[in-house]
Amino acid sequence: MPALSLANVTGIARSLDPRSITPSVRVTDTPTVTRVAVDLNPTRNTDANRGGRTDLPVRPDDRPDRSDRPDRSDRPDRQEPDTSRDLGNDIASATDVRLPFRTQQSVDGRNDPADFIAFTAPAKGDVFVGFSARDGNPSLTIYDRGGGTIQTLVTGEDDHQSTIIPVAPGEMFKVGVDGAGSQVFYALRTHFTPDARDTISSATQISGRQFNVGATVGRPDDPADYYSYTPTADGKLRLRVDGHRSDIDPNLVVMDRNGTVIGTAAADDDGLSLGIDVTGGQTYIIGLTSPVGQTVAYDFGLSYQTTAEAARVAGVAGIDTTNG
Ligand SMILES: [Ca+2]
Ligand SMILES: [Ca+2]
Ligand SMILES: [Ca+2]
Repeated sequence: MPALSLANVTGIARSLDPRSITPSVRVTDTPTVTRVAVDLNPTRNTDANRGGRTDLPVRPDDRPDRSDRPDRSDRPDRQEPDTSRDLGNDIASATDVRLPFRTQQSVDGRNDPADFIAFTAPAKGDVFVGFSARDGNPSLTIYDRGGGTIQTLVTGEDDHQSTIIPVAPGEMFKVGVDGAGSQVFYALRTHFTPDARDTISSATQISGRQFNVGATVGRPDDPADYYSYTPTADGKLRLRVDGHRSDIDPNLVVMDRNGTVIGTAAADDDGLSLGIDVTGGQTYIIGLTSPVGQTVAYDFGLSYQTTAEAARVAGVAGIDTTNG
């Protein structure tokens, strides 16, 4: 095995992400172990055209927030517009971007009447688009490849809007922001989420103490979204499902890996929640389907707490947590 040197670690980092301009690499030698930390994208979010990779596992900071809980960091700052270069002024000159992509920009109604981006869906799944503005009533329109309008979002002052649109592999979209003739500062955030698998046996594995996703279900090619979760110890799963900016919630069912139903929550107009006592090491399947026979957008959140943690929080176990 060749010796681990800074030079070949940098080479490894470049080969992992050839689009990365200059990966930052730290090599720390200790008597027993060599630690290597590679930041594949040390300057992400500072360039209009480099939003990060789309083919890595979803990182926590790439996951969609609950649509009805606006992300303050998205809000445009009147003092600091245009953190990146201008985006194309019309649909024909849309700036190509990769997802995830986020930017803060302005349009002025004169030399910079509008901003357009174009992106291609990497796989079957959903694209989240979040939009907020500080001035006027700018609109954001999502167009299909042929220039047809898919959806338009209009913000009032200091208002946050978002949508989730289902996408097919290789499908191209354009998004345009128009200030309606006024100077407008706005923030735009968009990212891609792969579709959760359509069958119980192929369910998309999720893990961790918290999981949140915004997605759609119900298209003919997307009859269900199945997630699988295997808790590490006995505990409680709490599930929350809500229509994304909609009164229509998907149906929620929890099963064991053989498909035996453990719990359900029927469609409601106020969001669904379900608490399930779980056994460590057992796999649980969480299924979401459309209640209306057509596409619905939803926000799904899961949290997991072990029985031991719950007891500690409740003070039942009498364990003093104040010192650590
Ligand atoms: Ca522009
Ligand atoms: Ca889906
Ligand atoms: Ca699916």
